[in-house]
Amino acid sequence: MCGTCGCGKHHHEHEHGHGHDHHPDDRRTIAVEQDILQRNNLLAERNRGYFEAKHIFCLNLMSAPGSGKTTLLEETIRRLKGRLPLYVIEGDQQTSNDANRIAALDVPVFQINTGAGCHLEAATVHHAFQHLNPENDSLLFIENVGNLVCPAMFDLGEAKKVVIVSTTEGDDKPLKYPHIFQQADICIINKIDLAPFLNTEVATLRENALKANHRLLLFEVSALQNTGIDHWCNWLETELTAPSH
Ligand SMILES: Nc1nc2c(ncn2[C@@H]2O[C@H](COP(=O)(O)OP(=O)(O)OP(=O)(O)O)[C@@H](O)[C@H]2O)c(=O)[nH]1
Ligand SMILES: [Mg+2]
Repeated sequence: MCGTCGCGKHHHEHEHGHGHDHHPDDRRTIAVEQDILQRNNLLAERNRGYFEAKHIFCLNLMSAPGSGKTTLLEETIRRLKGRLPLYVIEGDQQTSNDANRIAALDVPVFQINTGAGCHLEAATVHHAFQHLNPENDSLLFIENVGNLVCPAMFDLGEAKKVVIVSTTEGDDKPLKYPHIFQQADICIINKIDLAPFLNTEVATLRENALKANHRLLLFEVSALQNTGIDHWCNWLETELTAPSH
């Protein structure tokens, strides 16, 4: 899955950790991987400078496939549209389905299709926002490719990383995939309406998210049933009017 970001390589290294010799090409592969990340970090800083100069509040939404990123965006847009300029960059391996859902709400959107790629990178995001040309004092959402692992490795220049985890995934996900929770500033627990029908305790999910990263700002929502969305949107508006993001 992850030829582009190198996490397949990490798995390979782990296997070799059990008493096998390293292949001579390994070091070169690691060097290339570091170059890719370093280059991405430089481009991400350039994006960040652009956002800061234009006072654009940019959020990078990351989650496993189907956790409800687009549904959350749709509800957020319904609340905030007309109050401030909104823009969306959509990342998916294939299709413009999510961009079509956002466009149906009359919000400027740019779809990136990554093909085999499992995450967005700063360079493609740069291309996307140049196309969108967002106004000053606006809110820019980036919906990353559905994946609970690789997007965490790639800085896009966003002000905040948001990890969304839904009750249908089980309450142990922050413990099993801690890196993305450690990288995030905000954690949104979605699909709380389904918790009573599942073997998932929202309180345990919350506790586990905080075990992975005690600094997380947590929201509990049902994007489908509109529960908790006001709280989330109020926070967004407050952040946008803050002197610095
Ligand atoms: N019951 C319930 N279903 C939800 C909720 N949020 C989203 N869904 C459903 O979950 C499914 C996936 O939602 P999406 O918003 O497309 O998820 P996504 O994270 O954008 O998916 P990808 O972009 O493919 O990774 C859809 O059938 C939604 O209707 C929720 O709060 N409760
Ligand atoms: Mg989506």
